Amino acid sequence: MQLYSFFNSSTSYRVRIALALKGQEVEYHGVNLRAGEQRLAQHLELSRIGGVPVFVDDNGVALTQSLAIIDYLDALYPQAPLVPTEPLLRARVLEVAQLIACDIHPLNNVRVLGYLQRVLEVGLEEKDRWYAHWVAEGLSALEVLLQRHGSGPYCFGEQPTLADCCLVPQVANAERMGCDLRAYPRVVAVYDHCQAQPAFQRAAPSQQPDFTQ
Ligand SMILES: N[C@@H](CCC(=O)N[C@@H](CS)C(=O)NCC(=O)O)C(=O)O
Repeated sequence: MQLYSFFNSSTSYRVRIALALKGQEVEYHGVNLRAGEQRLAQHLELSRIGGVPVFVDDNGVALTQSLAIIDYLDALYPQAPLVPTEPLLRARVLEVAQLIACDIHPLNNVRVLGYLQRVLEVGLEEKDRWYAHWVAEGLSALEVLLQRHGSGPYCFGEQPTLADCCLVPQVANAERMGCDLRAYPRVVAVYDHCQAQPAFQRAAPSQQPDFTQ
């Protein structure tokens, strides 16, 4: 199995966590988003929209979209499921995952921030305000969801799920960008718990072969 990833990419980080939780090794290909390698012709053959992660299975089948990749891994390696089968818990896990993957991440993606700066000529300070604004809105909503429906130490109980695979990279990004996280105690508690677990540690940006400061 192969993974096209960038150490700092939160969507790649989601898949790396899932792989580590499933105990699966992959051949790692770094795609340098800072250098624009996601837009090179050879990468566009794998991901038409020009992004990471791209997962390639043992039969050479390539898949994009982190949530689809994790769902595939969950089907291939069903022990310790990341997407529960009980209907309401399943919906809650997907609710958190999609809040992060659909409502928070796309607004702050590399190509969106690049468009703001290059095409709309938004300054660095305003771009950072944009980033912080959407992170704050999203994490506030996540905090409410977890306060109302979650239970520790993970998002939903004693076992990690897809929700944790999405939460950790999003919070790591917010932390790296200097966002104030004090208003989200439950989110931070889950984050801290996950960060202490070996599988989450193996998936961290600093542990990847393409890691640079
Ligand atoms: N919805 C996709 C998003 C993938 C994505 O856009 N990843 C970012 C990195 S976190 C990326 O490759 N961005 C490159 C760009 O915007 O140019 C997923 O969940 O896999």
